[in-house]
Amino acid sequence: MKCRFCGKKAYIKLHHPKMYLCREHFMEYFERKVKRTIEKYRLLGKGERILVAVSGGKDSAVVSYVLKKLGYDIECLHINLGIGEYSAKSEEYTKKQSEMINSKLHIVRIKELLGAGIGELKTSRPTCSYCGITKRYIFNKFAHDNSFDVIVTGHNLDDEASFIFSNIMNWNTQYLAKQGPLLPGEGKFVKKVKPLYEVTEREVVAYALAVGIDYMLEECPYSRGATTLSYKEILNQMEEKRPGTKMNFVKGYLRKRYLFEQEVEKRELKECEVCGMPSSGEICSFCRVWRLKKPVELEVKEVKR
Ligand code: Q46
Ligand code: ZN
Ligand code: ZN
Repeated sequence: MKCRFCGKKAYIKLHHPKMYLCREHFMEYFERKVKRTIEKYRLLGKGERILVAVSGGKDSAVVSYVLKKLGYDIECLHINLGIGEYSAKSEEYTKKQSEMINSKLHIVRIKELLGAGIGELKTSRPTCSYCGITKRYIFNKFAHDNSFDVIVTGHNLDDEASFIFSNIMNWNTQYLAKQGPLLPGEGKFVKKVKPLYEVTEREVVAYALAVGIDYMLEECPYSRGATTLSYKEILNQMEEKRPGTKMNFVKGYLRKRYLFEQEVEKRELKECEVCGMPSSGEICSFCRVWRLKKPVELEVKEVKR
């Protein structure tokens, strides 16, 4: 099959819209789609300081690569979770990826910062639960303490569609009120955006291969990927029968999101007694989980030359 635009040998067959594209035209198509998402949802403002959350995986590697290519000045943050070989490897990948695009990489190592890695802490909470709390807190506090205006994550269309799908299946209406390509900042919460919101996982993989990005394939040993994967599989089967299903589902959700807003309990946020960050209780869940007596220090002290 041949590229729809130049007649060269096709690199990929896209299903929605249906077309064959060569490598160059696919790259152009992908980058334009990301650019349009940024413009349509007004994800990134002029002069904003951008922090990209990077894991070593394909999505965060691709989003940082494309942002750089579109001319954005970005810095990256990787959290080394202290999960043995898996975390050591993830860190190596993020280093290679930031070298490739020549962007500044910050690394926060949980073990050095908090004295234990994820999986080593004695707590009644499931590992992924306190890991999530830890990652969300550190990305936000790092961005806040170092005056970033926005945190970019690599979530793609498949992630969003399966997240919405699973939360509908379980009627977690609280979670359904506040999803989308842009989560506005408020007080000490830094704005979060998802420039890959309208590209599929398959397109992200194809783009990473097309530009030669090396990324981590291994899953975290604690991953309970099975449930998310089965939602993704169901959506993929539906997509195969009716191309565009995922996009329609997510866009429909964005139109109807307001229906879930009344489900959100409006709770006044206080300041955590330990770290001063927003919290619903006296002490925030991060400081509680890690039993902190003083706030973690995440401000980057630049070495003066
Ligand atoms: S939450 Fe759980 Fe992930 Fe943390 S412990 Fe691993 S699988 S990394 S997305
Ligand atoms: Zn072409
Ligand atoms: Zn706290």
